[in-house]
Amino acid sequence: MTIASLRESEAGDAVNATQLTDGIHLVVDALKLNEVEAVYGVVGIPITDLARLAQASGIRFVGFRHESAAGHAAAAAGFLTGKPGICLTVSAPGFLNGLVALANATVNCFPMVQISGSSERHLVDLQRGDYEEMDQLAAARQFAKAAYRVHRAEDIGRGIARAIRTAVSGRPGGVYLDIPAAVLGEVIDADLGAASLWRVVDPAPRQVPDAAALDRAIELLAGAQRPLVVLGKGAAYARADDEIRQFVELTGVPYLPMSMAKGLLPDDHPQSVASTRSLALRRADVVMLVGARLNWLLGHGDAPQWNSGAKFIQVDIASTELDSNQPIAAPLVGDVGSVMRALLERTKPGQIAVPASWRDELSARSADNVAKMAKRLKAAETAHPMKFLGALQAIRDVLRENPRAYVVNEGANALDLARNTIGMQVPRHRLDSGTWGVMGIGLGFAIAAAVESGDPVVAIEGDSAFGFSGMELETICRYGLPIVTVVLNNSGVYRGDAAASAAGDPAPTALRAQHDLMITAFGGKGYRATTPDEVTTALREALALGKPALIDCIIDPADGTESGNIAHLNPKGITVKS
Ligand code: ADP
Ligand code: TPW
Repeated sequence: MTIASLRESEAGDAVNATQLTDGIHLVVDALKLNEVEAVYGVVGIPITDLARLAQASGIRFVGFRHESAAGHAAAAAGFLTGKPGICLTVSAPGFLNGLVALANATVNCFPMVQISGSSERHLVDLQRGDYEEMDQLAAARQFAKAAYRVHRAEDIGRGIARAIRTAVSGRPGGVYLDIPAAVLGEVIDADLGAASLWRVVDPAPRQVPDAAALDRAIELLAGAQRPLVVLGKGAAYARADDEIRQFVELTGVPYLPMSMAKGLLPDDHPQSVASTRSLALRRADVVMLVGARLNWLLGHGDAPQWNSGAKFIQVDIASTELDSNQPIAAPLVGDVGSVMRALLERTKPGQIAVPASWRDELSARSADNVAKMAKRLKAAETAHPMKFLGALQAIRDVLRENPRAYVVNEGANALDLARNTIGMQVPRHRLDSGTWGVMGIGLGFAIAAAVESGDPVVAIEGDSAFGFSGMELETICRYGLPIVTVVLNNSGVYRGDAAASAAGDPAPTALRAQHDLMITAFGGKGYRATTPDEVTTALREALALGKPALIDCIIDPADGTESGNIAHLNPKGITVKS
């Protein structure tokens, strides 16, 4: 029986179908067929039964307090597993809350699918005022890599397949899939339903540039006096760790890891120029970007931050990324794994060699910078009240004892200083505010890392940053996840020493909270640390327990720079700071 004839008979006599299914079952069956193991979301009309059924079918459903955090979790799951993370939201407001994360996933090139229930089309489209009325598809379109809507239960399998393929193929991103309540409730013949589902085959196929493109890049590198490789989070996402390491080590080219590419090669690798970043950018004459965009995080490739004569090689899956900021002399459009493998195959032994003068120039500057930093770290060790760097050194040392632990990081100073202080040894173990510099990813990312890996997670949070997803502490405790949230609490956005207004209101940047008390309300363990030693003891104990914990680190309110290291982006105007 075809679906059309089933409908006809439905319209006439009662259907003589012994086996029926519905939209809700079909969504779950399609997800399972595509090996989805976890769904992150918040329930309500019309998706509560969908969450229940997903859980009953063996999919792990993680129920959040806010869709934004659930969405961030799905995005992080996508980055960590290479399969789209799934976020489930209710209509209109729930959908919009999740949309921030979908947009952030798209901007960061993380694969994610937001599946949202939606209200009755015939009411929404005539704007008759339905419960949670909104044209979600139209709203999602501009913030997502793609947006689709399913109108018939028989198309659910197609919709999910299309969403999964779109999320992971080419440049990964966030895909929106709208499933109206009526479709979730639609009943169809079970055999027809089963036949309408399929498993996506090879959703992110390998892509290799041709020999001429490879040779062009190799020759450029071979002729360089001061070559540099920049590794971005696209390189980490590509899971080509061995190929990248081999290429970097075989050629001896110095490399700079962007923040989420840290650990792709261990941060103490002798070819890392993380400690001499500005010199490396300013002087490099041939730069090979691997899964990294020349966006604001790299000063758009502009002089004087960069050498104005620098030539760029760019390895990227998205051809339209190339030439977006600087001329790309040697484009290598393809997936990082295939490109690096092909480069390794075609580079002749000794063809790319790094002049000793360049290595020496970098290591001399690096020694200077490391010495300067060592001085700052030493001073912070004993400073009281505790400084960011005092707490961060303690965290760094405990993390060295736990190299498998994931690190999540957001804030301004909390982000900049932790990124520079805490080395990563393992790929894809650092998750942070990313391309947008967004606050609110913290606990969602941490939950995804714990759920997807089962390994411990340390979320290093500015006190303002923490507040954006702080209620997810309850989620962490409810699911008993091995996450230690470390709040670097300097009582403010950026810093906590601004005076109150003349009328007695707190300054716009002021905050006040004792965060360790929060987690105890949910059954987790709270610690308060006022010295680096107390941070060490608390973090060691919390990681050993493997249970939800929060350490409120009391930091000097006068420590911290407004806007961290991107203060230059603040508009100047004529206002004078009080
Ligand atoms: P970062 O912020 O670390 O510099 P970006 O997010 O700016 O990194 O850049 C990531 C780049 O990686 C994007 O341009 C994206 O198209 C690209 N990318 C993502 N996955 C792959 C892949 N598998 N192969 C090649 N390029 C990829
Ligand atoms: C969604 C603006 C950037 S950084 C930051 C805010 C509010 C918090 C900085 O204070 P914090 O860290 O976390 O206490 P620290 O170490 O400097 O004291 N809303 C969103 N995203 C961004 N980026 C902001 C606001 C912002």
